[in-house]
Amino acid sequence: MIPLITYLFQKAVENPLIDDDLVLIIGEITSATKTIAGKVRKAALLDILGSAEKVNVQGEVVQKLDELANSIITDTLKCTGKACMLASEEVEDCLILSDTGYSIAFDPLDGSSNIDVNVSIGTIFSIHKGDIKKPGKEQIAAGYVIYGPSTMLVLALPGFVSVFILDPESGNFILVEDNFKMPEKGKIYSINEANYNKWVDDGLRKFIDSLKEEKYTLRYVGSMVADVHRTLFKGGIFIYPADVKNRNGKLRLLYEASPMAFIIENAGGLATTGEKPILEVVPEKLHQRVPVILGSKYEVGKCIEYLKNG
Ligand code: AHM
Ligand code: MG
Repeated sequence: MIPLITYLFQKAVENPLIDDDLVLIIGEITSATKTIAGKVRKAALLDILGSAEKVNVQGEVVQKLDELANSIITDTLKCTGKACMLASEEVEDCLILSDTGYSIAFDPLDGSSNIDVNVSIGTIFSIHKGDIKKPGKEQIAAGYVIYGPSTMLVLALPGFVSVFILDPESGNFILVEDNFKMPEKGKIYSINEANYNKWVDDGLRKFIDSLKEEKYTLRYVGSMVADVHRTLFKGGIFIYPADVKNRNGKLRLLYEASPMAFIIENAGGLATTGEKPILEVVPEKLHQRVPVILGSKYEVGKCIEYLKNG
């Protein structure tokens, strides 16, 4: 039974990138997610379901729980004294706290449309040293917490991915998988297929048609955390492509695409925009969007071939 913080200090012995400040930041983010998990579980009783009757910088309806999760994480990270910049899906501008330290980009509660119907949602985070607007390959750590039947943390540090389950009795995230590797091939694809006629790439339509011929099955929750989590454990492919309405897809680079790409690639999978690896994309804007294609090497490789051939 190895708790998260003990595990991080063990890893720090052989990895100089894992310094005390980073352990503190990861410890505090994950501790904020325990508070969020408690609120998510009791949301209907606390009267915190439903919309906050505002739209965020992305033009999306903000849920009460989005706002609450955002302030829980922001307040927790401010208190560490080690965070220099915070960027949240729910806030238009980057919050500058100091000149040096770690910058953290986060989606406090991803999958908002699923909150009211008790379907898995999650928190995603990405950690850089210094400036926040750096390509994903320079992340020091990235992770997500999924609020499902159990609360799980999937954490990637350069070179490895580890998985933890929140033990409700001790309140600790306990290690369940060290150096996790995802399947090289799967049987599931995950995409909002209702947009089939709106996708900009014919190659993508042909790729999805080919998966059907090969008897793949479709699973789509509509919570990125849940769809990526299943893809990571079962293999296959998750796609949020460009469409005629959203020319860069829907998902945001800094706190959705980039951390998930870092996790998937450190677990042995691939993540691409269709044109280049997601981890190579240099951010231009805080809330910029990118097409996302990620998952097992086999399916992502095939998808790239189809996109090239149109
Ligand atoms: P959110 O961050 O506002 O919750 O939006 C992102 C979510 C992702 O979790 C999910 O992959 C996607 O939106 C689903 O979009 P769609 O309903 O268009 O399929
Ligand atoms: Mg989101």
